[in-house]
Amino acid sequence: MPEDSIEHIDFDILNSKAISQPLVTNIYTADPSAHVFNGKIYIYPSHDVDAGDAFDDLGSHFAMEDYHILSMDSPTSPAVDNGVALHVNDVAWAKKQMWAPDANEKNGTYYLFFPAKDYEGIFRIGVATSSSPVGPFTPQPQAIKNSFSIDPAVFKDTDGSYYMYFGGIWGGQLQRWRNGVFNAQQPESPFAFLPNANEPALCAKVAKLTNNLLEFDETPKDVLIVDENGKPLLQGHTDKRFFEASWVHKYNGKYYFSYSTGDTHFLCYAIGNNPYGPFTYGGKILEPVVGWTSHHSICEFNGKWYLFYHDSSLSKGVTHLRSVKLTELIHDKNGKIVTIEPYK
Ligand code: FUB
Repeated sequence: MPEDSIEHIDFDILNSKAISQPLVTNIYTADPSAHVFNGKIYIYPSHDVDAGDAFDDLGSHFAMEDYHILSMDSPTSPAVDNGVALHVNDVAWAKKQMWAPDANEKNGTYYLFFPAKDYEGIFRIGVATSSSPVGPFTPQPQAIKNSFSIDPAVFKDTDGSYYMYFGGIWGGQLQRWRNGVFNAQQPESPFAFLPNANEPALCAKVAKLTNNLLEFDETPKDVLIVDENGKPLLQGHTDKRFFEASWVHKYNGKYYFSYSTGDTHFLCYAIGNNPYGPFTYGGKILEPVVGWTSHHSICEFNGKWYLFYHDSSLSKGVTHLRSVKLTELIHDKNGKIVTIEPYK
């Protein structure tokens, strides 16, 4: 739900209509990446704070400094805040803006993947490791070689391969990497280097990870989303095209690539036959929530599927003070995801 309509909202009424409530209220949390490890749910969110930075289209107001991991015994049990798992001051290459993270596990080691701006103001993606799913995490001294942009999501395929999906336009800087090098034009504009409305939309990126999950094993490739006729979505398809917040889950042998449309505030999905796509646009997962951003993950627990998402209802609409929520997600008999209305 866009900023300019917030002043008309009665939050008491809205919260009474919300299909779910914040999982924690002691801190603001956003961008939930949920996984089941050893039979428990672990949520890797951003930790929203108000650092006093003004709202702009680069997302300067998202000035997060650390990560807290949430854990739950089941989707209906209380969520536990496990405290600081990693702070920007402990990451040698990172200066600021610890945005949406993800995590995964391999051979008993937990890997936290996170974006942050380096000392040149360029978003990179780093990795930190721990023997516990809730940290504390020890960061690698450098960001992943040749990494860029934001919103890493690491999918483990059934054959044991791990793939990182990432990228985000506007403040996420994806459009500044169109020719493989960073275009450092100053002052930074979220709109420079975007394709025209009638050109193919910018794509998220995917790269297989090395066996130790610390590097890309290949040059990142485009995650192409096509329409039902096999034609790439265009940049002008703003209610469908990729903006940020990649996620992948596998259902009945198909790969579901899901993402946010950013400035039109939807979560959408597209279906493919392999981790690289192409993915055919499938529809909307979630209608707009209160707050500018929408970001999510999809995770199976005991045979049911859940959507983890966020909204700004607890902060009464403050864009950068969000709260993580969850609700059940249904795949219908044809494999389509039933669109969720966040407020009844
Ligand atoms: O939380 C900061 C940014 O807002 C994330 O990286 C985006 O996906 C959006 O949710």
